[in-house]
Amino acid sequence: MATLKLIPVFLLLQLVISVFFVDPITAQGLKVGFYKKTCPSVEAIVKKTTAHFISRAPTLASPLLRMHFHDCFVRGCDGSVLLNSTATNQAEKSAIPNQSLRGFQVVDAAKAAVEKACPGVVSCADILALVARDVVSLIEGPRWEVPTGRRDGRVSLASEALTNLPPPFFNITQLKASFTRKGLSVKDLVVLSGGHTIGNSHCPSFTNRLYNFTGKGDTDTSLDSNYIPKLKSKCKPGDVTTIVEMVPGSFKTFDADYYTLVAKRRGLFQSDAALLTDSDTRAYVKLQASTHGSTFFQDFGVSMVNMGNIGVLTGSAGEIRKHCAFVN
Ligand code: HEM
Ligand SMILES: *[C@@H]1O[C@H](CO)[C@@H](O)[C@H](O)[C@H]1NC(C)=O
Ligand SMILES: *[C@@H]1O[C@H](CO)[C@@H](O)[C@H](O)[C@H]1NC(C)=O
Ligand SMILES: *[C@@H]1O[C@H](CO)[C@@H](O)[C@H](O)[C@H]1NC(C)=O
Ligand SMILES: CC(=O)N[C@H]1CO[C@H](CO)[C@@H](O)[C@@H]1O
Repeated sequence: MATLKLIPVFLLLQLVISVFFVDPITAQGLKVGFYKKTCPSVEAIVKKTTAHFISRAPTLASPLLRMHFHDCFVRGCDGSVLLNSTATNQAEKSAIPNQSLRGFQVVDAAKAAVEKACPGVVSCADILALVARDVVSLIEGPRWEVPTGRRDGRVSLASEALTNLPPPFFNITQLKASFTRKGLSVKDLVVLSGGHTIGNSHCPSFTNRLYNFTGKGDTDTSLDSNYIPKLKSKCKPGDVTTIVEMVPGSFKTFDADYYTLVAKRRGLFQSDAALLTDSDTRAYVKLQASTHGSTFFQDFGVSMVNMGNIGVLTGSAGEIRKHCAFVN
């Protein structure tokens, strides 16, 4: 009884607190320049470390961008994707969609450099968000301000990666549902899919479209029939190791070529082709394809910030990990 009576008082107090203490420049508790006083050099350190790696290995840019996406879609952007499995726990890293993630050494190196300057202050989740921004801008893509203040989670489960990450076989209805579940819009879906303008895919992510699509030895009719022999020559049935550039010849530069390719019905995944099956996403693909990405760079920064807000831990939730692969 006593606790029941306390509830309205508690709610009122919360309301008063939120009315008077909401900071106008915070989005869901994150804000640009969160570490201004506690670690003023963090963004410069992360950028320098990232640039050091990318100048030697530009192909690391794409898996690092993807890593932030995988972090955010599973338990929110809490660095859970960075945790290693233990004797008793299969972490997200060991789930099938994560098997092709690379570049953990870049995040670990950035974290080590940041720890030297300001020990115990900056989360691994924030470092990953900054690295993802920096890799894109380092390969001629847009640069956006990254709100920070995320804290690190303590849980990472392989099973959750499987249920939260959209597979390449999803149709438009399933993709929209997956993004809506994370609080993202249809525009975010079509804009963030543009991340596929860089990087590679393993054959099994799309070979169903080339061989036996519906169990009748057929191909996916939504894929340009002139493109099929090219893809077949790269991926024989059953090949699980070969990698193929998602946008041929463009892995080193972040640009709007993805949309040109998708508009020509040459998007690699069913999920890429699916963007042509909804009038809003199709209109966006066609616009960017015909204008060499008139608004894509601007849109990408906005949608990356939206994605970076998913399920973040702030305040005293979670922890600031000492090493990104291990909970404290
Ligand atoms: C819309 C739903 C999405 C699906 C179904 C999807 C699916 C995939 C798949 C299957 C691969 C290839 C994995 C492999 O076989 O090695 C891949 C690669 C990639 N994805 Fe996505 N993805 C989606 C959204 C995103 C988003 C939101 C981003 C980031 C903004 C992103 C960035 C990337 C990048 C950069 C790569 C290349 C990775 C590399 O080169 O190693 N994807 N994606
Ligand atoms: C985490 O596990 C990977 C293998 O999955 C290993 O290569 C790496 O060294 C481990 N990280 C650390 C910091 O021990
Ligand atoms: C998408 O896939 C789901 C599940 O297989 C199916 O129920 C739905 O009809 C499909 N929608 C479209 C637009 O193809
Ligand atoms: C194609 O798929 C069907 C149904 O799953 C299967 O019976 C058939 O053996 C497959 N054909 C080939 C060539 O793999
Ligand atoms: C990066 C990473 O941890 N990859 C792992 C993905 O899962 C396979 C199989 O479980 C592991 O062998 C990889 O090390």
